[in-house]
Amino acid sequence: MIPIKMMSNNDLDFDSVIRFIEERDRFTLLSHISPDGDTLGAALALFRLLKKRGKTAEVVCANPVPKIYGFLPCSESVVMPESAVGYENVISVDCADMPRFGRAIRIFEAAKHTAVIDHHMTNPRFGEINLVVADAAATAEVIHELYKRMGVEVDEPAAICLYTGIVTDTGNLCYSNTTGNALRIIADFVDKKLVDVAELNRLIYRNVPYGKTRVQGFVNSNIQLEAGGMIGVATLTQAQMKSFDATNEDCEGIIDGIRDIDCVKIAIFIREGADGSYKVSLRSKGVGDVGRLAALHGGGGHEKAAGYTAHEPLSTVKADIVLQAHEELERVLGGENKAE
Ligand SMILES: [Mn+2]
Repeated sequence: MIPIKMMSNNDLDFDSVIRFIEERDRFTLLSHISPDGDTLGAALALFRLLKKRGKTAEVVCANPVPKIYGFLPCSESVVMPESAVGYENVISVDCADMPRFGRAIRIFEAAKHTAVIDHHMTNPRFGEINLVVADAAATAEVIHELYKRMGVEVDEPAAICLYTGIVTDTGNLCYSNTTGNALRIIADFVDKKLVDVAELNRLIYRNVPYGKTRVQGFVNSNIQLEAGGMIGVATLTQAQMKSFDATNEDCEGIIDGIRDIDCVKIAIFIREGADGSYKVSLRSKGVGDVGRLAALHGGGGHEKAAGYTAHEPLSTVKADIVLQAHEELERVLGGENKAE
């Protein structure tokens, strides 16, 4: 494989993590809440690496493994914080900050030694040892590099985990964060027949629960356009979700569908939570900074993707954010017009 320039910026951090692993024996790996393909794939691949080195390890997550990721090798061994041993050496995997641990935070806080392995640029490096590779497409890409540097062979189960982490964090190798290195890793897996790309694609992307298809169809058919089509907004109540037997997991991706409408610049999706609050998801495309909008409500995110939780009635939540999205478009486009 072609030498990787980007990872070499982190040479010293890789050395520290390798020493952290080699010098110790019992590890707890922490995945983040609302686990995705990367936090699970990367943690399970690291779990295998540790096992191969004769170490004791467990993977802990505050939420159950989503059904869709049940195909990941060893996913059945992922435990809830309550069932965790909580070994003295804790490694955070793909967690951008400590709140991402959810209630598993107490395991991190009780640890004797901690290491952080991640790829989020904003990671505050909250471990004793920190390996944050900001230009890696996925934490799975960082774990793959760890396999290489430690001279551990990637077997078929590990390849399935690493592949899943990389494709799910890059929108199936379509987003701008897709690196040449990520593509070379996958090319290598394909050459070595370690992954069946068609079968994994079916498991990850063509394996949709009935309730998800129905709830997404319902929301999509009720999208409203504002500001001459530049704002797309949709809402979903608990009662509507229940009528489709849809879970929170089934609502993932709805916001991206709103954003993808050709004329839409700012997409808004408001979903009622089980506690009666409203989760507001925001996306922008080319114009406007939704991170600013979320910050007005105490939320977080960045220019293109952000969100917050609101506690007012739905009509108020919707009217507020639509107005603010209008103002954001005016701020950006108004400025542009003046400059011309
Ligand atoms: Mn990730």
